[in-house]
Amino acid sequence: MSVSPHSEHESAPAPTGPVNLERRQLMLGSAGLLATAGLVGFSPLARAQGAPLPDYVGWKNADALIMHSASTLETKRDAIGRGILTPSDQLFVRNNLPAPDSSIMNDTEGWEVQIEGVNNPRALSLAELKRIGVETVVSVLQCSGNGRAFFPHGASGTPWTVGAAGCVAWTGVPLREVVRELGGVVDGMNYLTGTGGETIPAGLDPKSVMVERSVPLAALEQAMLVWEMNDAPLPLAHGGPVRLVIPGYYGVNNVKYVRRLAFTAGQTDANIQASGYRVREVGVPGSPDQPSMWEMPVKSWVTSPLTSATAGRSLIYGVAFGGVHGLARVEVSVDGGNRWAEARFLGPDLGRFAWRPFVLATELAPGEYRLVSRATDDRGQVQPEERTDNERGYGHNGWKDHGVTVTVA
Ligand SMILES: Nc1nc2c(c(=O)[nH]1)N[C@H]1C(S)=C(S)[C@@H](COP(=O)(O)O)O[C@H]1N2
Ligand SMILES: [Mo]
Repeated sequence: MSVSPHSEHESAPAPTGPVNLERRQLMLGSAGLLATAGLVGFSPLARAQGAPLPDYVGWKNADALIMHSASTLETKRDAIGRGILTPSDQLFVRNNLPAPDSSIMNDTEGWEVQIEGVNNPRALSLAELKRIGVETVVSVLQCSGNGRAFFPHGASGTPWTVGAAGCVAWTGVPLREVVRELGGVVDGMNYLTGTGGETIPAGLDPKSVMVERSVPLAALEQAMLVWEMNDAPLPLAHGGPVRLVIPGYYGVNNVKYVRRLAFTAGQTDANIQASGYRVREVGVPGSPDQPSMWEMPVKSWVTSPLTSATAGRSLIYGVAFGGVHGLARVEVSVDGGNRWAEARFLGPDLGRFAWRPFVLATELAPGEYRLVSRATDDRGQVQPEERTDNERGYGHNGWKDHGVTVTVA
């Protein structure tokens, strides 16, 4: 768990032995800090895999998830299959801080979001938000570190492969309608800053651990304050009672249990924004002048088959999305990218922020195959072949690393 002021809100791999444990303690700077903050049981210092799911995610389908730590659950690659929407009990979970106490779900209608940087700033309860307007938007939720496991330099943070991503139907009020209700955004504001409702552990500098993210004001076009996920009340694990959702933007910008939403001139100076989630070369520390993890680029991966298949006619499945843009096409190669065939989208188009399952029917003779997929968005941006190496292993959308080797017999 990244509770150290020196960390960047991306937890390191769960330790596998005494050597790693020592290394991990060194990286944390002070394991005693965790103890002081009462977070020992929450940290990845405890071995996660095989342990029962923690209470706040006890309702999840453990068989569909890889538990990296109590705060980092990944959807297994084969669980996604042909999914148009990711079932809530299979969706990944990622918490930078312990989730708030479940008692915050006792009075969801009374949960208040403080809106600032508008001409008539005030707190709005969920009950009031629900009277302003409602919309349902389908969007991909993807952690910035999804695909980190494929970086060869051993980027620190959770070693996600493909499953720190899912496609969710969110229901809530478009933020621009809330803003209109409150007299519009104050002149000169450039960012939309959301603050999470976690309690900051005693003894820690709030700025070092709080989840407070700023995104460019342009995101007001699609930003939502949501209270439902996949047609059910938003569970605590995914940010209930109310969550900020910025369709097309990386996971971290989708602030859970949002308690304050401010239009601001500059970006927040919280670590998670100032130095965390910044793309830079390997070995370079994070700083505000580097690109922030905001808009997601085009990406796809194969979901089936993953290891073996029966010779003859085969259906190759996967998912593809364009981030902030819609999708134009997705191609599949069974020979590691030498020859490509256009796959067919499966099911309805749920809008530009949603992913689309795809399928390619092909004949496979016995042998070994390298299956890869390559998506193109509606602006003509093609998923690149290679990853762009960077210190924290962010934003991997290279198609080559995401391939799978399948034995056909
Ligand atoms: N308040 C709050 N919001 C948060 C986080 C958090 O720790 N606290 N984690 C962020 C990160 S890094 C990701 S990837 C997504 C994960 O969303 P999920 O847990 O609903 O899958 O939530 C984001 N919003
Ligand atoms: Mo994330």
